[in-house]
Amino acid sequence: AEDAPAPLVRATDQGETARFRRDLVAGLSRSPKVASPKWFYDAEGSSLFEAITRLPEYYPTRQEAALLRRVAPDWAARFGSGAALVEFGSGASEKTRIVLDAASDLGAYVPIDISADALDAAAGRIAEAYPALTVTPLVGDFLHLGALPAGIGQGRRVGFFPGSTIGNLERDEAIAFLTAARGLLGPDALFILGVDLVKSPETLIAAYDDSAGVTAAFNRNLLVRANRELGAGFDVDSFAHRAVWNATASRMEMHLEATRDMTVLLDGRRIPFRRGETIHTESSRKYTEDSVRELAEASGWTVAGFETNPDPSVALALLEA
Ligand code: AVJ
Repeated sequence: AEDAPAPLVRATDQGETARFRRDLVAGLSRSPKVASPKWFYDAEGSSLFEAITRLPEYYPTRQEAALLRRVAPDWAARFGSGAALVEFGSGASEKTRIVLDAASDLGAYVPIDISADALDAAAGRIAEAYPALTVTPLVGDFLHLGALPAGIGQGRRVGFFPGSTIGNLERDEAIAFLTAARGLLGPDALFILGVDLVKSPETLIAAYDDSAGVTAAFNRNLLVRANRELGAGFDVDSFAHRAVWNATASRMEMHLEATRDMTVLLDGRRIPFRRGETIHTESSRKYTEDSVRELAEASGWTVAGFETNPDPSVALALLEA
């Protein structure tokens, strides 16, 4: 059909697999060992993350959805008609519906995600539920944005970056991303940013080390994926899930800890592990109002709104270009 979405490049294509291999080899050659959280999100990882968002201990998704329901009517009134909502790391596009329901005269929705499978399914569901909306999914790493396709929407561009995904980024990466997004969205842009706030370590640690072990499976899935996609030789059961609050850096960290000395084959190399040594697989930064303002302003945005909810609290900021 005329308006069918452009075919997607699969996340499991050659280029993506080669990038995963290069990035993992580089990260595991460092000391301490690291891996990028973006590789969590193959089809299995995306579905494990969806399961995490429904866990009793994992408050961020639930709390942010409630907060978004409260602020969306006011904030959507500022979009104007024919605006384009551009979502970075859209995943299942669940929270998007709260914004779409509040912004009745929105013209276009552009979900961007690294997981082609999740993107494909989500874009289809949104297009079906909102027939008046032009839905243009873009597969790829939102940290390496080119330009938006020409002629998206007629009005303002509104960036949407919920879920505290920004918390995965180092400070310089976060500033580079927010600055690039401001350029991409143009002079009149708005940007809705969701962050998780600093709170008691008990609440934070429970959210990243749930009693059902879903987060542990999500973390270990990185190794499962490496075995399947890269032919790596990880003995997955010899890596323990660790969730650690790093107060100095104001971040939750996830690690995979080797429970014995071992050597792992990866891309023809032998990677040694000592018992107790970890792969640092993710950082999730926790913010304060001051640290959000500071980050936004360092990226050239103005903070036009900042809303929080009761404990366990998260925050939404409305930024203006
Ligand atoms: C999707 C990056 C926001 O950091 O809370 C959930 C990912 N990691 N449980 C987060 C995640 C462990 C999540 N983000």
